[in-house]
Amino acid sequence: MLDKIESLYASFQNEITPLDKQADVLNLKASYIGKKGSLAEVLKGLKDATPEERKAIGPRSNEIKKNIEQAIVDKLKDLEVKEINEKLEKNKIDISLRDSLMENGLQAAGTHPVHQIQRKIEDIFLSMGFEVLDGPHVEDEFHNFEALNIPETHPARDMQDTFWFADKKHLLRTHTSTIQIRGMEERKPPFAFVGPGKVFRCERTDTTHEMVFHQLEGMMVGKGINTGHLIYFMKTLLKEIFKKDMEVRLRPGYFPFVEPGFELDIRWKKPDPKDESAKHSGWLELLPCGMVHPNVLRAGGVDPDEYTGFAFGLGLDRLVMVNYQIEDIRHLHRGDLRFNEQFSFF
Ligand code: FA5
Repeated sequence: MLDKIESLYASFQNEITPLDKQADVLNLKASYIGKKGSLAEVLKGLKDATPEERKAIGPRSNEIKKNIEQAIVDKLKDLEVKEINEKLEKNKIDISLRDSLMENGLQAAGTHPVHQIQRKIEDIFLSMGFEVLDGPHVEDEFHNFEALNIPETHPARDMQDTFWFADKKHLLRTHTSTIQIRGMEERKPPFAFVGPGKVFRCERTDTTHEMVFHQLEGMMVGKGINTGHLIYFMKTLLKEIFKKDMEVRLRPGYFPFVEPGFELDIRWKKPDPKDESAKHSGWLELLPCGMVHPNVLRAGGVDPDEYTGFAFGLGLDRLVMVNYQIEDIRHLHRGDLRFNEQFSFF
């Protein structure tokens, strides 16, 4: 009987070695040490064995059972590691690929200057305790207009030409101010956040106007927030971006969702594409802002008798134009590699 057990163990060892599927290993385990496995079958004869034989068979069969269990665990682990390695091999990222692409005159992918500046501004505001929020591109009329104090009959709806969906209730958001409402709905004051993203306007393009462009909304709400706070944050923002004091002017601006409202313009030197040395000095409308209108606070679930706030909406594409002295906004999203390759991506 002892011989039978030993030969059973030997054949188990032969059988397990070539297996390469976890399911086969588990079947093998059942066929040897399962309830109806061959070891149990052999041990049925134990009742007919002499006491001496039992003394030898008992401990050895236990030992063999333990060895088989351990061999199964080890095998399953090996197969798992092998599977992981195969997956890694298959999905391997070749980090030397970028260099070889460059050597062959091909351009590796990178971050667009608009997104570079977006991330830079997010970092500036994160360091000042603001959150960064997101919002949907497809919006409803409430979040894009009504909640922002622009009812259906309000002439301000014409200020932003809108891409409407056929149901006339949904639209492609015309500004990131929608994030003000969504942000307020989800939190209790005091709070401060920025919300960057794409916006869409059905308007004729020119050197400073695109149909799809990027804005970054900002909002701070709390007790006693006033215009002084607004100006402080706007100045800090521009100083951090340009790393120097920029010449700016603040003039009254009308937006139904702020009162008072301002337009912050920045002085820039617009290059002349026909004459590289010529730079036309002028003002670029960059950063509309103001104190949040009480109706807007109310629409977002904030009590205007208790809290006040400021908001701003920065044009990111225009900021890139000022930063890199780009004379036509349409270069930015045309996908012309000769243009894109001029920016340091890494
Ligand atoms: C707005 O969209 C307001 N929601 C901004 C705001 C937020 C005001 C909070 C007050 C408080 P406006 O339409 O002016 O405002 O656009 C904001 C900025 O986006 C502009 O200053 C400009 O930098 C940029 N911008 C506007 N239209 C275009 C366009 N067609 N192409 C490129 N940039 C544009």
